[in-house]
Amino acid sequence: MNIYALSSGRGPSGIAIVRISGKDTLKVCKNLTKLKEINSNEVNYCKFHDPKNDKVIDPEALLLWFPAPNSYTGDDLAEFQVHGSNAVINALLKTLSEQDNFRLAEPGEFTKIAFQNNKIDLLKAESIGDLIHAETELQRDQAVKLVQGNASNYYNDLREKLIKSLSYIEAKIDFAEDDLPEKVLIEVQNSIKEIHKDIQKIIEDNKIGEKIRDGFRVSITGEVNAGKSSLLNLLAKRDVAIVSDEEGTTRDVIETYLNIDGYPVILADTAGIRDAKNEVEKKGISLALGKSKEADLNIIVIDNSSKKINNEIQKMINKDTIVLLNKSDISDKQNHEFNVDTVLASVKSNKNIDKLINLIKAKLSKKFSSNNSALITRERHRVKLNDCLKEIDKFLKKDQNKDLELAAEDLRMATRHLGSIVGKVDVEEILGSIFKDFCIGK
Ligand SMILES: Nc1nc2c(ncn2[C@@H]2O[C@H](COP(=O)(O)OP(=O)(O)OP(=O)(O)O)[C@@H](O)[C@H]2O)c(=O)[nH]1
Ligand SMILES: [Mg+2]
Repeated sequence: MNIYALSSGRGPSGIAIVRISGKDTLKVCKNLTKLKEINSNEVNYCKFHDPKNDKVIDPEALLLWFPAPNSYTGDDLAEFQVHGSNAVINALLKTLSEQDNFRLAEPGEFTKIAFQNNKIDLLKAESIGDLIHAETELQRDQAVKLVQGNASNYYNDLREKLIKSLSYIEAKIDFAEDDLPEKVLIEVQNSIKEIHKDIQKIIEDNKIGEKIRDGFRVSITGEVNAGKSSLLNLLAKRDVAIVSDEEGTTRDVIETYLNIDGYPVILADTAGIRDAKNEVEKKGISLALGKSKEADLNIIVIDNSSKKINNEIQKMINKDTIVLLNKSDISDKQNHEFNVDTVLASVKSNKNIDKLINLIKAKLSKKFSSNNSALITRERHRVKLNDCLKEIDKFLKKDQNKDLELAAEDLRMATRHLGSIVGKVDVEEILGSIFKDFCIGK
């Protein structure tokens, strides 16, 4: 089966790119363009026709033809660059759908085929998705590093070390009577302990990679009527939440996704904290407290003219919070002091909100300071690394002089978990490593 899809965004646009992949690619290219010769890995100037009625679909187009295996998918692949109107795109896609053995690609299918053809590993496939969806500079930066193979190389190195240790143990099992020095087992143990340490270090990363990919959680909490929803709307540059001078307007958690100077942020507006009588409001307050607990950063909004600050709110203020003393347009004399970062501002007249944004950025970058080489970007990676660590722990607890076969099984499982991050699970490699290192040809 061959597949086709519009690879650029929906039109109208100057140019649209339609991709096809599969063994009938060249035949269909010739059918649609009437070109006798199509040069590979070059731009071919052409017309696209509907072979059914000979009507021209686009009189001035380009065709790129990449024969297998040197293509993105690893199969025969072509890219058509046509004028990006909906009419041209629709006519071309319809014509493709009428070709024998051609069907519309599923989402991500070109990349899936590339993975199946061993053109890319699983991490790269994931990171191509991340690069396509990157909205902020931090996300783009992280995805670029992963696409270039930073994490894959690291995991592959670790895995090779595991395989090497495993191959020593396999040899010890298979050739027990041969004189493999005793110290081999000690070396294996030390090497495995090092790997354990390395993985532990990767896991203790404050989840920075996942945060960059999914967004930092920032929660707006505080007094009723202090201007929390107004702040959300101002930062989001649109009316997301209802603003009113009635106390207790917001009850549900309202989330919006923002790009704060490169930082991907999920900003949540919540119900004001007070001693509520109404059941619905009580539920809203409980949701608000929950949100603030799971947030990476809390912005606590207080009306600067408030006489007394609610105890619950006082308790929430700590070094990980920013206090926004709002409504400075009414009086710009600061009425409350806190020994944490505080901004006296006016949401209504957009005063000092730039200071707040800078503080948000500074706090996030301090809390999640990273050398920008996070290795875990998804929960999937974390789960696999933890599974791998569990097996290594089991291995290290065993007396390898007695339980060598069981210990080998632990390492085999550890290798498998680590391999599944990059999408590699292969017993042949272990055998290959044995033969390479031990020359068992005697
Ligand atoms: N003067 C002044 N009024 C403001 C400012 N910010 C918000 N307000 C007003 O304060 C009132 C409450 O604003 P909201 O944004 O709904 O406050 P909230 O904290 O979300 O309120 P609840 O959802 O009820 O907890 C509205 O009438 C706003 O127009 C400000 O900086 N200055
Ligand atoms: Mg509100």
